[in-house]
Amino acid sequence: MNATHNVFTRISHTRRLWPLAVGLSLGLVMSLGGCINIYIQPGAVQPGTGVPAQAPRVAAADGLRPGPVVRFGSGAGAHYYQPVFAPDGVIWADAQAWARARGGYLASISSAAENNFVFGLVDLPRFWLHNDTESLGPWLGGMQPAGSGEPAGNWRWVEDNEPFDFQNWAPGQPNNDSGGSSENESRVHFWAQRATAARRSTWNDVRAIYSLRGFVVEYDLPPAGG
Ligand SMILES: [Ca+2]
Ligand SMILES: [Ca+2]
Repeated sequence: MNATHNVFTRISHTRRLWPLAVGLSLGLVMSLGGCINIYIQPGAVQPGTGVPAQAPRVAAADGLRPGPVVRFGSGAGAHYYQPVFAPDGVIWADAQAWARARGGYLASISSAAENNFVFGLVDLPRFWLHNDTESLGPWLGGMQPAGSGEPAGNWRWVEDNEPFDFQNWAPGQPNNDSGGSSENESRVHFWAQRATAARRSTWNDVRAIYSLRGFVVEYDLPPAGG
C-alpha cells in the first residue's frame, strides 16, 4: 500500500508539473526561435541582389571543394562524375586543369539523361551566382575554338571524342554577347534567365574568364581514391 501510495503521489506530482514543463518548453522554443530569427535575418539576402555575376578572376584555383564521385550509366557505358564547389570562384581553364590533373575532364554531355544527371549534382544554391537578370551555374566542358563562326560555329567538347550532337542551349543562346568585350563567349555553363527560374539545366555561352562557383568533372574510369 505504501509503495503504491508513493507511486501515486509521484504521478500526481508529475501531472501537476506537466503544464509547467510544457510552458517552460514552449518558452524555450520561442526564445530559440527569436535567436534564430536574429541570426538568419542578416543572411536572408534576396537572390539576385548584391552578388556580382562577374566576380574578379582568382589567381589560382584555391579552395576548391570536390564532392563525391558518382557513377552514371552501367556496364561499359558507365562514367563517373564529380561536382566541385569553388567558393572563391574558378575560371574555365583552371577548372579543366584541375580535372585533367586527376585523370578527368570537364563534363561532356551527350544526352538529355546525362544532362539531367549532371545538373542534379550542382542543383544547389552554393553552385550558382545570381544577378537581377540571370542565374549563372557551373562550368561544363563545352568550348568553341578561336576563329569559329559566331555564334553557333564549331562548338565541341573538351574531350574531343564525344560529338556535340545533344545540345541544351537556353532560348537565344549561344549568342556570343560578350557585352562589348573583345573576347568571345567561348565556353559552356549551366545558365538561366533570372525571370525563368533560379537554377536550370539549360546552357549559355560565356567568356572563359568568368569566375563561376564550380564545375563538374567527368572520368571514364573511377578516379583513384574516388
Ligand atoms: Ca562564341
Ligand atoms: Ca551567351
